[in-house]
Amino acid sequence: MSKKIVFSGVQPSGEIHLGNYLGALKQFVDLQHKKDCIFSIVDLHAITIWQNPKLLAGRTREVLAIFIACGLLPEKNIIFKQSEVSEHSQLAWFLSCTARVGWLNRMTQFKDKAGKNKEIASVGLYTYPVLMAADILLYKATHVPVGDDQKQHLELVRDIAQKFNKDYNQEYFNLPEPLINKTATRIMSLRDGTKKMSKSDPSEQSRIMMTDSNDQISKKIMKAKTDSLKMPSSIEATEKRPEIENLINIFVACSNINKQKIIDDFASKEISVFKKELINCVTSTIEPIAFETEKLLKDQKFLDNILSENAKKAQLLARKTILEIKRIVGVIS
Ligand code: AQP
Repeated sequence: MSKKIVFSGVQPSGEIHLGNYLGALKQFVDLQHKKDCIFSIVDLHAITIWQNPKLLAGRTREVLAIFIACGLLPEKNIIFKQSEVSEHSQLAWFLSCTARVGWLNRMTQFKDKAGKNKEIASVGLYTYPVLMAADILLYKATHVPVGDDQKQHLELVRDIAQKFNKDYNQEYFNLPEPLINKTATRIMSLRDGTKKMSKSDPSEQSRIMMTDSNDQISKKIMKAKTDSLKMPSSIEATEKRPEIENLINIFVACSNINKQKIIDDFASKEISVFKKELINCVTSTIEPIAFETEKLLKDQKFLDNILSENAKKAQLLARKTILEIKRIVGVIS
């Protein structure tokens, strides 16, 4: 049986939020003990939407600090910065020649992020899923832990891998499987239960940051949008109330308590009673991570050293794939 390799990336496009943690990072921490893991801070993805150059480097280090503070071990996994391994961009070009325009046209994340002004969105935002395919296929990853929002992109990665194999008449790429965290597939905005919690939402009140203080978390949860009814008594009733369902999902994911039990415990109580318990649950999840992150961020040299050492390890694997791809495609290397 082939080796199980996990790859996943996080963009330094803003401060890491609770959705990123529950949908992705928490799973990374479990996976590191079960499989060979490669985690990338995908700065080339982040710049598909303009990033302030004065903030990008700091945000990149912050993602690394949060990774470590959450429990990812830099000596056990390959944790590196995407732009430091130029083979990602190189493979993205080869795969751009395999991917079809019609496939990219169907990507809903591009439609969401470009909004009504598709014509002025960057070409990078449009071809983002091809770079994502390169990230994953460069390391022949077998499993990709992602939130529900990235499921469509991963299907595209599989389509690209399959077409490449067919075009060059060999089973070169395996087809990576998504690993979707069932309890936190999609954490939603605190201001709108139908929109996902996102780094790029203009409202800071919409998301809980992994570096927020207990006081900030408490204020955000108390102000989180809800209706004025009492807490629901069944899963069916919960599903009709997106904002309440989101808060219950956050409780489930942070506490690891079963959803039915949480619904039973708070059935017909005031929402404010539930919110107070939710605050305790979220602050006890975030406080130790925020504390450790702050400590790590004081040692920039330590963080930069991890990034450069790990980039070397990633590049050894990446170079091998690029040489193989060049040979398959017929490009002299
Ligand atoms: N709201 C979410 N709920 C669950 N999982 C989520 N993820 C992101 N938002 C949620 C998962 O976090 C990982 C890293 O995401 P990313 O850095 O690639 O960013 P993104 O998916 O584009 O979403 P963000 O964090 O809101 O950033 P912006 O605003 O820049 O787009 C992924 O595994 C993702 O599924």
